[in-house]
Amino acid sequence: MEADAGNLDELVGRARAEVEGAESLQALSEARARYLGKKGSLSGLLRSIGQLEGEERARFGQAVNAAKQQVEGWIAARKGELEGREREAQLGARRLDITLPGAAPPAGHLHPITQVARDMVRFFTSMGFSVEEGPEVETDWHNFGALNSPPEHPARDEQDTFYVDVGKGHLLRTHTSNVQIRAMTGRTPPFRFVAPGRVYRHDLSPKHSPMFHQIEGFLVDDRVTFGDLKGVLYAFARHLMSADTELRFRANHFPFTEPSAEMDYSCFLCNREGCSVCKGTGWVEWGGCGMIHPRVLEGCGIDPERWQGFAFGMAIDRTAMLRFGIPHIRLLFEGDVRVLEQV
Ligand code: 2NL
Repeated sequence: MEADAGNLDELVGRARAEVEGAESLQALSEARARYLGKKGSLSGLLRSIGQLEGEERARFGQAVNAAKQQVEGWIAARKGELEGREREAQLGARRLDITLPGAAPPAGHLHPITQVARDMVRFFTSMGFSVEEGPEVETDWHNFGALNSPPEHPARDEQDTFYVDVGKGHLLRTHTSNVQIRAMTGRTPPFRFVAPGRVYRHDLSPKHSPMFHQIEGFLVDDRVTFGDLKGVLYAFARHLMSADTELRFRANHFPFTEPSAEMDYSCFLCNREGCSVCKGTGWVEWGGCGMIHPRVLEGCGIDPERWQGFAFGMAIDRTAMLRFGIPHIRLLFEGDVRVLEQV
């Protein structure tokens, strides 16, 4: 190429157009190589300087070097633009809207047994009962002895007790009456408690699980009658089921109450017409109740001539099954979220 000013101007003009028209950093770096690289056209022009003489040679050399600096300047400016554009594009792609609400963690809900147990407890606390708790691994005395069931009493077989640590007489409580015994011992009436909790019996069927939940209620005062007991149970049933629920009391025997009764409620699914839940009878078994046996009071250091009381007990699980339409008790304890999500 001829070392003259016309060629230089033309090259610089082309370089500027290509640099300013480069649409990517890659295209820009290619343009740089074309004009400023070792084999670039401005470098080539510089090499052709040998064609010139003396002062002209010096002047042309300076002109080419000045042109190279000018092109470097345009390249740097264009590089800044292209990098800025790329950063904008990246930021745009990862846009974060800080005004969006946060992602809520998945929320569970209370287990159906807990829901029903709390509903029951709320009813009794509104009636002035307090809530008591006690151990699930219990002594023979608190589960049986204090409840007027001596060692040879058949109730121990009937309830099919799980014994633990055989020899020391510990067992899994078969009812929450142990709580009442513990709460009553060493206290002076009047008092009223409810005791909800897990109990254990050797039993397995669609309606029976070896672990289930019971709530017992217990009231001691003077001049307490069976009429008071019925009034409390009616109010409870009508809170739990419906305002027109009827109860049926039938004489029964428990070692810890006298007199004793088992109670049924009118079937709320068929309105006493007869269905599969009440097996056509219109009545559903609910639990048991009675006036606390004088020997139970005595055993806890309470004078039965001065104080009387009533007690009752029922399972929580069955009410939960009926309330939520759960057909098999096992479904309550398997932790299958497909079941639990429906209640
Ligand atoms: C049932 C029957 C019942 C009691 C529980 C009780 C407790 C003490 C003294 C006297 Cl400390 N009685 N509790 C009384 C009658 C029946 O439960 O069918 N439960 C599932």
